[in-house]
Amino acid sequence: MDRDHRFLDPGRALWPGRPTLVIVPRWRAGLAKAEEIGFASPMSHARSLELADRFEGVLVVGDVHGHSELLTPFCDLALAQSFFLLSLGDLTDRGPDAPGVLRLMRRFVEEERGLFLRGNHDDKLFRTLLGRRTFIDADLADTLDQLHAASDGRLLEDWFRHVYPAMPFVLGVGRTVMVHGALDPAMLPPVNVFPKRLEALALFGEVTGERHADGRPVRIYRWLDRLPGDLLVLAGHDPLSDTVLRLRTGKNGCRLLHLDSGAGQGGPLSAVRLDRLGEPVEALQVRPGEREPRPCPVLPFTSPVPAL
Ligand SMILES: [Mn+2]
Repeated sequence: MDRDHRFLDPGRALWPGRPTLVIVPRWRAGLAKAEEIGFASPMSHARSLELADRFEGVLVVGDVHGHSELLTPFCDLALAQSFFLLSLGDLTDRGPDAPGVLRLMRRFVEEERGLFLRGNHDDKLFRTLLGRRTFIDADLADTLDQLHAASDGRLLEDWFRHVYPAMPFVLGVGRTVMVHGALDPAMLPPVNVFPKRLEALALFGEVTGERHADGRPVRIYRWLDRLPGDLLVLAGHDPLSDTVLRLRTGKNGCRLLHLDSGAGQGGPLSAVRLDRLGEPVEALQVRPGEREPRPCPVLPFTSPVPAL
């Protein structure tokens, strides 16, 4: 049996407490047809963004992690100045208002003003909402509680379950490429479908299997050395930036801007504005307690001194 065709649907249980195994069409299990949710281009792992004429450029936002109060100023900016809004994924978990973040993204996606890339937290939320067995840690439990408590929580869950499979892992604009975790040359547009191994790379980044003393996985960036030198990569997932954005350069000259500045850990939310050709124009942040994006510096990445 192909496991992709099956999932446990507690909502269709024959009697309470006994989930029924049901067979669902493949598009419902993970591969929605793009036209069903209003997109012109077919669902793909990676694609180039075709920017409608009405947009001045793209506002690429790092890991939001449930902080709608930090995302709202960027949404306002995108609306006021006609930027397409692109989230690098990890919309929920750790913050106080997952429903608010989903509400904002829903508006942008439905009005074809924005998209989000798949992040590992989004992927886990999706699998959980499908009824698949996942490990529900304290962060995800909190997200599910927030959705449960929201009057439109059920609607937002349905929307997310429906739209997530149509969201790409990788999006390119000119020579700038966006991903949540990590990239491989085999994931760059015009490639549009790639294998499971590379899905995991996009969601989780490159890991060694080891863990830091505090339990965080050890993440490495050898993948950057394999990419063409003229690319700029915008990635989230690893909160290596703070009030300064960190730019890493690979062996061939390929640059990686770490756009996760730790909004999920009390840090600011960061964004980069791209022009219509994908060239970076400015880096911006919304800091906790503030309501306006402010310009923020970009400095070379320097390895932190290991704690002894
Ligand atoms: Mn992540």
